[in-house]
Amino acid sequence: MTIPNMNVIDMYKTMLKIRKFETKAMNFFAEGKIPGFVHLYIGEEAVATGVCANLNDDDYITSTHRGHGHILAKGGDLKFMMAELFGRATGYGKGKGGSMHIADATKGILGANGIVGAGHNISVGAALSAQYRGTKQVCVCFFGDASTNQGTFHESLNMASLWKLPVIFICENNLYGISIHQSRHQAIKDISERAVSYNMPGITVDGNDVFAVYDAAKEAIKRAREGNGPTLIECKTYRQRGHFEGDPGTYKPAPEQEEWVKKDPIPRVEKFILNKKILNESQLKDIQQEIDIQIEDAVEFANNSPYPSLDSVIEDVYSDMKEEVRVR
Ligand SMILES: Cc1ncc(C[n+]2csc(CCOP(=O)(O)OP(=O)(O)O)c2C)c(N)n1
Ligand SMILES: [Mg+2]
Repeated sequence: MTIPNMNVIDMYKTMLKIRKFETKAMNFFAEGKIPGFVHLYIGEEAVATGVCANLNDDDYITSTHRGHGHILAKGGDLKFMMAELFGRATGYGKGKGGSMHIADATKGILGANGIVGAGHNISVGAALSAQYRGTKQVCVCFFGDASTNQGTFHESLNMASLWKLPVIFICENNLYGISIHQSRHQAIKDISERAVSYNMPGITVDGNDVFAVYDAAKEAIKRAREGNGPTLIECKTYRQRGHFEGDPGTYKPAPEQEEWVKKDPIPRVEKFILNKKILNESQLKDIQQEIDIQIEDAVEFANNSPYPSLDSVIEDVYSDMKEEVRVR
């Protein structure tokens, strides 16, 4: 499939935005400026980017504890994200949710989630709602390899297939569930094989090749939008950092880490852009600078924002909905 040059450039920008946002977050976390847990997506940017490049604004996604990439690729705002990581009142969750609870209903982002496997069911619910309302929206469900051992994964694929729901299951197989290598937590190599049990297409792609992800997602999204049901896409990728910041990742063998750093998705796209003469070196540098400025603006916004007030400590903890709204 040929991808228009404009889309290639946009995807490059998105991947770079994710990488630079997270590199900042990594450094601020090390300096003690970010409270709570931070799980980085560094090395996996091609997955969210290639998939979300095919989505409309009103399509849905569900995310995970490793959600920054999904949210930025779906159009999440850098400033509100940075402010949330800094625990400020201007953040997506008014500074009370942190990295694992970022959502933006205006962009169809149904939320990052600290519960492994929780997004599967939510995505099926969103897809059922779209089917019922006849809107032609789809829902993309992002999840990790280890979450496919959860009951929710199997329940969700079963129901989605039976009811031909417009959901696309994107497995980010980064080889580890915390410190446990995939070969020690499941007896199969290709997670896409699990699609067979649910009579849906299952494909494995190179998750560090943004174009391969883009092509596979495009076809699956079209299939879902046309009412032909779900697809499971397994993207083989690798997290270059530890499970969370603070985890030294000593369980990852050095040669494995080195091999995957060589397959880093971002230099691969830069090489493609230069080889195909889509842009030259200086134009690539301009893009890098443009994104650096966006990130600096987000940091400034976060730094200049207040912490939530003590008075607001129990606001938004429970629903404030009135009884009559709730029962409707
Ligand atoms: C229901 C549940 N069980 C266990 C955990 C603890 N936990 C957090 S992340 C994680 C591993 C997830 O691995 P994977 O699904 O492969 O995602 P990755 O972190 O590799 O992106 C576990 C077990 C949790 N958060 N929720
Ligand atoms: Mg994993």
